[in-house]
Amino acid sequence: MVHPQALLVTGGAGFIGSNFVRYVLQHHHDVHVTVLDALTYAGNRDNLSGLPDSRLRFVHGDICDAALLDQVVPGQDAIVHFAAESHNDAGIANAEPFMQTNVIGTMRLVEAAVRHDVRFHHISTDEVYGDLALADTSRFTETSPYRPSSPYAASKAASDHIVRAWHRTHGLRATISNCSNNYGPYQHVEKFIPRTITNILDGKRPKLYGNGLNVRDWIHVDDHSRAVWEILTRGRIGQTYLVGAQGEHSNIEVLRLLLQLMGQPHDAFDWVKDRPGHDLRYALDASKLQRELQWKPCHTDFEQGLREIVCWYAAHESWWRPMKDAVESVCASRGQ
Ligand code: NAD
Ligand code: TDX
Repeated sequence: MVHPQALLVTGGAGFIGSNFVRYVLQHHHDVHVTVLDALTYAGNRDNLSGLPDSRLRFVHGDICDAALLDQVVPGQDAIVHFAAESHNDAGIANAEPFMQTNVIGTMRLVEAAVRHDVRFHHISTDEVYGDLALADTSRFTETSPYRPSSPYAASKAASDHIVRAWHRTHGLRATISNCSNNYGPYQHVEKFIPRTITNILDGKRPKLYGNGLNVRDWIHVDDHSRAVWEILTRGRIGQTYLVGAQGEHSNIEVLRLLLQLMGQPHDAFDWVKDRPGHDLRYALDASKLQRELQWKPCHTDFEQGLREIVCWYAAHESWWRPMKDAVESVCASRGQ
């Protein structure tokens, strides 16, 4: 598409959405961004602090609200849809908000995008493909079958199907990206890397689920943001692109690396109850994105990336402190 000048970013006050908004405003000086965010427990206005008011408008509202969408969507060149319930453990405890936001909310948005003929990019996850065996060396591709294992993954799989159906049936000008596990600044402390770092900063022992051998494929959030921009502006309509940086590490490796970087003994952690249905291994093949759009990850040194994130959380205690106790008490009530 021609370079969009007016961009609607849903979920732009969350972790990846706010990093994407910062990326766009810093790198593309002619773009105006409207963030639509319901400010759930995971959304935070402060995630957007310091960005230029002249090119950023914040709308507090729900993507399920069709009347609100009819006010916000007209005049936009594109919608980038990040808004979601994103935490697997929360979806296991109560799937209701996941179905509401991730499924119904996505349907409301694509309907609005069709009504007002606006280009749509959908942000999704590798979890829609289920998991791979630990001994398996293959990786997911764009043609891997959908086999979601968790309530969260099932809701994201449904949202992907909705986007494809509205593309085919209603002519929605859509692309989809499925990305692997992100790390970076402003990630909620319920997630593995920030939870571990803030526990260690607090003098508490971090927690490892199950046997710790589960593998995640880590990517820095800035590499994800750049991939989304390339797909939005140069991707082929109707296509799906996988976004991953060949960053496979087992959870115990990540935990031990963080303990070492933070000057702790290698065994200064607790083994806790496993997650029900815990996916074993995620691994993505991003060669389509690399081949078609010449995208390559910049943050290829994971240890250096983690070192920077440790420094970020150490320097931003006032950002994470207000959410820390609530997260730890929910985890404790699950035995995690
Ligand atoms: P997050 O939980 O940090 O942020 C989600 C944001 O969406 C919050 O600001 C929240 O207030 C907002 N939101 C939730 N429900 C809403 C609603 N009904 N209406 C409007 N806003 C609402 O999530 P994240 O980790 O930044 O993930 C963003 C997107 O990226 C999600 O779609 C997720 O599935 C996808 N994704 C995440 C990862 C990851 O590693 N975190 C990896 C791949 C894909
Ligand atoms: O304290 C912990 N200890 C632990 O061992 C936590 C919080 C997690 N874990 C494990 C569970 C997972 O194997 O670490 C791994 C990562 O856990 P999460 O950070 O909860 O992420 P995950 O479930 O892999 O999902 C993430 O990546 C894909 C995002 O939350 C999703 O939104 C995204 O789609």
